[in-house]
Order: sequence, then C-alpha cells, then structure tokens
Amino acid sequence: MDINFQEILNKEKLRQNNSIVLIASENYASKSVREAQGSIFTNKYAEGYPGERYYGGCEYVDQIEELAIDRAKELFGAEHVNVQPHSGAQANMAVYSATFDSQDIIMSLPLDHGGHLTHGSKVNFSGKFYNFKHYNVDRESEQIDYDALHSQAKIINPKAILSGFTAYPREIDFEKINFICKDTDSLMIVDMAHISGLIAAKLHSDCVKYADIVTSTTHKTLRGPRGGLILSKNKFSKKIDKSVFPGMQGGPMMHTIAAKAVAFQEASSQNFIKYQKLVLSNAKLLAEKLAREDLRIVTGDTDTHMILVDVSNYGITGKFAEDKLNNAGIIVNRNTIPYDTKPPRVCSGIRIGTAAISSRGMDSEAINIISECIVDILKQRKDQEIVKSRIVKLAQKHPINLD
Ligand code: DSN
Repeated sequence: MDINFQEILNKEKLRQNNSIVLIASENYASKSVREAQGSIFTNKYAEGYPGERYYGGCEYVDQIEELAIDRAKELFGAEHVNVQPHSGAQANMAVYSATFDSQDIIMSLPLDHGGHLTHGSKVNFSGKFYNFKHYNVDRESEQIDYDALHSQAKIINPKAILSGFTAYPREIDFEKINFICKDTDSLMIVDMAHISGLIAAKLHSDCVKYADIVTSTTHKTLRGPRGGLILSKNKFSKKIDKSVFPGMQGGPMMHTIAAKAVAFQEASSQNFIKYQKLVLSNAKLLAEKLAREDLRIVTGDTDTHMILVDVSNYGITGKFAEDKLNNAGIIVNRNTIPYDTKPPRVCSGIRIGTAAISSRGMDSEAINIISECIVDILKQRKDQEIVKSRIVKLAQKHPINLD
C-alpha cells in the first residue's frame, strides 16, 4: 500500500466529511460515478470516435462512448453531443476554434460581472486569441438588461453572443437571448456549466432547444465526474468533433466518459429532480436568512443554486470572509460583485452554492444553522472554535458516502 497516498487521502476524507461546502461549482459524485471513473477504462487509448479509432481494442470503449452520447442526447434533447472534452474550458476552446477566426466578434459577460475566465478574459487564451467584446449587467438591478444587450448587439454586429455564467444567481431568459441572436444574425452559444443540473431537471429555462452550441462541465449541479461536454445542432457536429479531436485533444479519457454515462443516467431519474428542487429551495432560504442579517444579496435574490453576497455592509472584504469562514469549516470562495471597487484578489463578495450541501440531504433545519454560523463568523460575534464545532456536528449528521 502507498502509505503517503493513503495518509493524504484520509486527511482529505476527514476534511470533506467535517466541513460544509458552499462552493457553487462543487458537488459530491455518487459512488457509481466514482467507480466508473476509477474503472479499467482508464487503461485504454482511443483517439478518434466510436467506429473510427486510431487504436485497436476499442470495441467496448466505443460502446461506452455511444452510451454516454445517447444518454446526454436524451437528457438534454440535443441533436449532437461530444462527450470527449476534458473540461469546460477545453469544451469552450474547441467550440471557439471550430466556429471563429481571430477577427470575429464574440459578445460575452466579463469575468468581473459573472462571466467565466474562458469568456474572453485577457489573461486567458480566449481573450488573447479571440476578439471578445463585453456586455455588462445593469448597474441598478445587477441583472442582464436584455434590451441593452439587444441594442449593443445591433451596433457591434457580433458573430456570436455567449451567455451562461459563473457568478450570476438569476434565471437566464434563453428565449430572449435567442430572439436577440436571430435578430442580429449571431450564433447563440451557451456555457451552461453551472446550471446544467437544473436544466436537466427542467427547473431552469432550457438553452439546448434555442442555442446553436452549448458547452458544459459535468461535475457542478449535474453531479457527475469532472469533465466537459458539448451539445449542438447537427449542422455544427462535424466542425465541433474535428475541433475536439484532433484539433484540441489527443486520447479521450474513457474512464471519465464512462463516469459521464453513469451520471447522465442518474440525472434522468425522479430522485435527481427531487434533489434539484432541494438545491433551489435551500438557496432561496439561505438568501432570505442572510438578507435578514443585513448582508446584501446581489440582484436581491436567487433563482438558482447560487447566491452572490456583498459583504461590504459588515466592513469586511470577500477575501477576509473567505478566510474566516474557511477556518470555521465553511468553504466558500470570494467573488467580485458587479462594478466592484475592490481588486479581484480582495473582492467585495462571496459566492455561495447549495448543490453540495443538498447532496448531503441538508434542508431548512441545516440552512438555519449554516446561516447563523456564517453571520456569527462574519460579524465576529462568536468564537471561531465554537462555530467550527457546530459545523462539524452538522456535517457529521449528514455524512457523505466517500468510500
Ligand atoms: N467555473 C468556475 C467556477 O465556477 O468555480 C471554475 O472554472
């Protein structure tokens, strides 16, 4: 046995079991998903696609990839699916390479308004190699102003409008975005990484039926293995497949594709819908409770798994809040809020998500405790160790199956 590995693994198990994860992009994959990901499919090279591989011995990996594709098509109602991207960032990279040249204008929400790093940030390949122009959220409502987006798109005349965000707590009106894209003759591209579980459960406006191309991760609200996914209309299928392989990647991770197949099956169950309803009700309740304690909820509310909290009312920064909460066993990440006056490493906000705690079966009773503990720490009105022991007790009452 590798003692060093085992020791570190045990410490991580303890950390996961005894803390409360409120990172909006994290979740707990099921034992079946983890077994598939740890399976012997990890041993197999399979460059190419089912039936067209560049290696022998691919008869069963072909079956597993086809199973994953068919299940994703069924789950999301997609015409074409590529399950090979190693991550959401690589899915986006493959889509841009398939669709744009360096001059084409792509409209997106910038990182500091809730977009993702790969949506044109200057420090990322997307901003370095592609011509992104940004739209912003409205200063007052802190939400997408669809009329303003429409007017801006008419002036800019983009090749594509990218929506789907990383720190945006409200429902996105994909029907409206589709209308704007049609009216301005732009491609509609959606990165649904954060909300794919809600969309699979039909608890968020659907983007797959409207968009030309949709990218996603598979591990956030969708609760699968860490990985990427591309869904598209049939007319983009050849370009996208070619862009993923051989364009951007070599051998697909067949063990992860196997785990995606398992996760898509899980996400099509009634239990998954029940779970996503809990994710949403927990987020609403937590937002309400924090607002009652004078924490400002960005946009005033949430319609998703995510709450963006402006902590500046308490005279503290997002960084301070992240550190203090982390020390008490409550894991969040600092986040910029729209029109933030503080630099990104410091920020005025924290981002909170309820996907992981809901997977542990936590409900309103737990939310009461969590919100009290958050406020106890941020107001520095209770000793950190006292709060931490309350959090450990709560966490142990809702064990995660990590074996
Ligand atoms: N999508 C990012 C997040 O939301 O945490 C990670 O890339």
